[in-house]
Amino acid sequence: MRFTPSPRPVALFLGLCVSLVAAAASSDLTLRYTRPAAEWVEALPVGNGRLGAMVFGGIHQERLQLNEDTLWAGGPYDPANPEALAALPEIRRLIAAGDHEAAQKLTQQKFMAKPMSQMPYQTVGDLMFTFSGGEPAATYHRELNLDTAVATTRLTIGNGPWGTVRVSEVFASPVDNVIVVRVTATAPNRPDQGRLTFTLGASSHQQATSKTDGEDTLLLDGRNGASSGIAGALKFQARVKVITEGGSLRADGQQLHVSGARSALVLIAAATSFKKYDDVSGDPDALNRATIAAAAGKSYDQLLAAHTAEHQRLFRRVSLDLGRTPAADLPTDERVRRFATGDDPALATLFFQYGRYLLISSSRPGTQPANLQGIWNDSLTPPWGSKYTININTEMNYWPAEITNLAELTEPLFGMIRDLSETGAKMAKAHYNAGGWVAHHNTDLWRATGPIDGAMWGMWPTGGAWLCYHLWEHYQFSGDRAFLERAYPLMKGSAQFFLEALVPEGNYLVTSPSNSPENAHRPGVSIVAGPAMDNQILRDLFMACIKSSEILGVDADFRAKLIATRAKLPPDKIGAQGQLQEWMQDWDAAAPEQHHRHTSHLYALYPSDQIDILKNPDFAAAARRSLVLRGDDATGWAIGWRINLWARLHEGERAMDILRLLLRPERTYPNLFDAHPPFQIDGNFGGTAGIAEMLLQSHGGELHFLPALPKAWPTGSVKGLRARGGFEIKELAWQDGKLTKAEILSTLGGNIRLRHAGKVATRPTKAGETFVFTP
Ligand code: FUC
Repeated sequence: MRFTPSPRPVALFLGLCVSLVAAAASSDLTLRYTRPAAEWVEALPVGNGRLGAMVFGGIHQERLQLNEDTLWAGGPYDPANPEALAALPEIRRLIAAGDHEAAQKLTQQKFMAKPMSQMPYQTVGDLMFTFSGGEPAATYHRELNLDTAVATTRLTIGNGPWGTVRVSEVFASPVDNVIVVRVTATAPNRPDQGRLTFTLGASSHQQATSKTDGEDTLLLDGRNGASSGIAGALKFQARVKVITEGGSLRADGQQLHVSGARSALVLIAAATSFKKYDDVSGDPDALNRATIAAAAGKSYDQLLAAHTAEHQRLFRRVSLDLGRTPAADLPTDERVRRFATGDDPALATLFFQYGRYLLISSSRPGTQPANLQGIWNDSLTPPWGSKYTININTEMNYWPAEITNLAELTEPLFGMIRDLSETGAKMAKAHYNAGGWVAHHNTDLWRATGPIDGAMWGMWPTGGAWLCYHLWEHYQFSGDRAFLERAYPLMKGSAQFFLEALVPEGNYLVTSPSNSPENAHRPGVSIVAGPAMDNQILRDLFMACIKSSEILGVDADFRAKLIATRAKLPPDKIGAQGQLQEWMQDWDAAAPEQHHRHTSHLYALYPSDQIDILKNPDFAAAARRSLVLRGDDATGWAIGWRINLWARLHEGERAMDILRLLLRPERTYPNLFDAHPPFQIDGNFGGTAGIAEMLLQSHGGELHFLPALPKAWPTGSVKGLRARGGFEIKELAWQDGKLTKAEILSTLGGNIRLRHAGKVATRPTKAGETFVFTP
């Protein structure tokens, strides 16, 4: 093994090669289709974190289904149940006495939030372009370029040399805060013919009216609806302005009519009156007017250039090459059909980069975090409310953020944790008479924190604590002390709740009531005390607080309490089947759903590093046994989790087999959205994180290169991944399954252990130093 400082001329030369390769690879970062979308899951998503559109690429009618990330049902509400606190001692007594059925029944009757459901995320509505003429398209191509973040439809109406070529380009600009559509028509051989004629109208299933405003603007004004008895409290508006080149433009009160234009630029703004979970005093009309006025002052080229530059600032930080075969030239839906049995490593690359694209498009500083569907939802009653399910799904959304170099996109998640620390403090008082804050297994725009849906699923007090792990991870990757100062009070508040709410069980302190997310230990009963996952999450939370308080030099007494309490959390246990026990008692073999989708007790293996195959091989073997017993196939997100788990066990072939389960039509729609089914975006993010985890791991104080590289990717490279301890992997390259080079930037300095293929070396680094590791 050799270490060398990075030689500059070589770096420059390599940099040049990299840009050339990047340009060549750009077309491989494209989803391509030969037909318009017939279903919503064939349409292509664009988004700027706040505004989203699904682009169908229709021939005679082009539909843009629109979203705005603060348009949810209901209004500010407090879900506390006034009967809950009085019932808590009896619920706990029943659990301690082993009568879990009765405990669950009482929880259901007295302890659940009011209402029992949270508010769903909503669609804004549709914008419909209806083009004149009814001829079929002679040529058709539709694509989403992940590198430019532009969805393009290119088609020809009319045959041969006399045809008119119509091109629509759609993007959602994070710079100008609008969705931009440009449609152009050209007839290369008959300049007089290449003209656009279409009507533009808006519709919505919301309580909304659509009308024109002046000759060039279309408005959709509405109010959100009630849900579960919580009245709607939001106004919303979409404002659409059309700017034509040539031809005419007029309004008829309902629709806009473009006639004989060479091109049309359509600017779409949307907003609601939401300002904060307890403040709905915003003025969407004023916001949209200002947004449209500013955007209309710019040319299409200016809007596009600013959009693309901002997107690429984030997107281009990571490039991945897993090899390329002719399959990469096929339409994307065809590639998904063939992936499991064919040889198409570039589809794994596309899926990986699509996950990064989706995070960039659904979660940016100042927006809401990515929900179960990111920001893309066409329904008023989406599956699971398209909310934030925080017993796995929201966390999974952010698994790729740090390692794939999109760390600032966690800001909305951290903003949500801050909100939950406020609403969750009320919940902690109301339901547990405890300090600190608590959030159960779901939350929504209004930051509701109570147990919902039913005791079987919702009685889980550890959701907020799991979210806090992301705060600590952000610090692990960045070493950003100013961030830690802001994050520490949030983690401390979560820990404070558990210091007060844990109950004794034998020599231990445990959560009660709780569950091992959504898994029953006997038919229909999930309620328990101290499931393994809770103990693992709390070990991490307490350790994060202990270390933070040391780093920040604060709270010595609190730290001492945490150290003492942490020592009383039940340790993980290995059960009779050689498995890692999901519960304190060895109930696993008798649990009704042996192939349950959740692998909650394996949290310790991933995302946590409490079980590390190199440090605790016995527990890793037990986790492996649990994973085998669970089986490989599951819902989309659950497959995503399994990829990460097998990667942590350093089993690349198994991880690859499971990626094949994810990248098949049953779990990946034609537009590469993950199928739970139905669509749920967590599987995209879990899959992206899993591919990264196969190539690079950085827990336990070392950088581990290619820990789970499968045979299917013998030669390749990845650039730009980040690692804990402040490292950026400038380049990792391998050939025939062997690492050929790793170039690493140390941003913080310090010693680092490097591992590849069983060999380890330690190296001191200086902050800002780039070095090359050659095995
Ligand atoms: C959890 C999972 C389900 C689904 C839902 C949104 O409850 O158990 O599979 O993903 O979240």
